Amino acid sequence: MFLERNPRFVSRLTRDTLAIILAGGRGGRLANLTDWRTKPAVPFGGKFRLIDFPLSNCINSGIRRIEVITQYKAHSLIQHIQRGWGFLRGEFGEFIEVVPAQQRLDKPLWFAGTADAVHQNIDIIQAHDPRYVLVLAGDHVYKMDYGTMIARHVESGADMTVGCVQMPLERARAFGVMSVAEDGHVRGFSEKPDEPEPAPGAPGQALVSMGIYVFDRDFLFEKLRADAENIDSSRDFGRDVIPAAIAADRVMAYPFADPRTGEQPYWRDVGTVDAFYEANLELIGQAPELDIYDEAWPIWTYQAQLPPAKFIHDEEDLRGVAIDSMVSGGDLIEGAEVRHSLLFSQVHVRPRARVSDAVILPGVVIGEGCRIRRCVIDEGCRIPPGTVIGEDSAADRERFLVSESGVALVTAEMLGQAVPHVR
Ligand code: ADQ
Ligand code: ADP
Repeated sequence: MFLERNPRFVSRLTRDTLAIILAGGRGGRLANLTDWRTKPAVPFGGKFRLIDFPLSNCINSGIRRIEVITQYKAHSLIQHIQRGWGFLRGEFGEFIEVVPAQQRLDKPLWFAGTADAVHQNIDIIQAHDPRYVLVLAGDHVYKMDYGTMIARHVESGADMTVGCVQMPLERARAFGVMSVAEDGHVRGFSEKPDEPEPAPGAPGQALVSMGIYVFDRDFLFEKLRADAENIDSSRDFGRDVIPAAIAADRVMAYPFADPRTGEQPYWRDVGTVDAFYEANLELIGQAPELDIYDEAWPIWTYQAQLPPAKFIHDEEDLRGVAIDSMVSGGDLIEGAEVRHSLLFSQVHVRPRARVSDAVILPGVVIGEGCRIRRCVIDEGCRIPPGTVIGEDSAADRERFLVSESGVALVTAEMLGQAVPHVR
């Protein structure tokens, strides 16, 4: 507890750490939002993509050696990283490398599970010779100092440390659920159980894995090799590697907490259309739990240089307004009213349109006189004049995808339009 607050101790550890961001997953529960892009490339918060959160956390934590492992539809992800994340200095040993799925081992297979994705790149890890390996998911929204977690890992003498958060039991089924002894030892781990075990002293809550792990390098190699020899393994950290390790090794839990208040900070897996919609709209509130204006922990990203957002009267002198909303560069609101919505960049709202409670991704055009509410509109859609979305759920269901809680997801393909070139 003492050493993790010592900046020199922590910075020595972060410099000796290689981060591996697993960014290959499809994220099928995001439905058509991941038809053409991997989940870590999904836009978030008006100007970011999900991958910007773990990448920014690494940079802000002093981890400057980062491998991003890709697999599923990685084009827009690779482009985003190349354009926006090239500022590290190779000559100082800093880098962000994007590793394509490339059958590096002697077998003609793509990656099976997350452990296999790391195993296939073991030679790259070896070449960088880090003492610690931090494995991260590419698709969670949170601000976290990984240095504290690595320091706790080292101080506790663990072989592996698993980041965890508390989560209501009914939602815990989608995660790896852990049971932990008082000293922090992980005693049990079950991946996506039907009946999650409640956390001691927290009724209604389970302790779930954030899918982020710190390993001692040699321990990681040993476990990956053993897992690869097990023909019954699905080659996944959550399903195979962790359950095998807790029996024999020292696996510790690291509860994600604010060092000052002890409270659990914001952490989201925006894994479904509903979660994506809510997490984006929450940012509009007066004091959202996730502060993207925090200068002490900036979220870096790439965005094209765009002109400022503009609000103008139309020809009939109707005002263009946005109330309780966030708008972005290149937006144009022309004689239209936007309420309680989040507009990404280059969105054009045409005269007499009304938009409310909506998340509008980049490059969308909303035609004249449209009434649009409670929906997510994917990149580049051109909504024809007079379209109504979010008023009649039966009608919405015929054309769009409507989520469990009634949010319509609209994509270019559903409108019969070409998918924009880069997603
Ligand atoms: P899941 O959320 O189901 O569970 P998973 O599909 O294993 O996560 O993906 C984890 C990360 O790895 C994601 O960022 C994904 O994009 C990426 N990924 C998946 N397959 C990949 C591959 N073959 N190559 C490269 N990247 C890949 C995990 C844990 C749970 C934990 C949750 C927390 O298994 O125990 O609770 O994360 O969200
Ligand atoms: P299929 O022949 O698989 O039914 P398509 O003709 O639509 O489908 O696409 C062929 C391949 O090209 C698919 O594997 C798909 O991944 C890719 N593809 C098509 N359109 C796009 C696009 N707009 N963006 C990215 N990949 C695309």
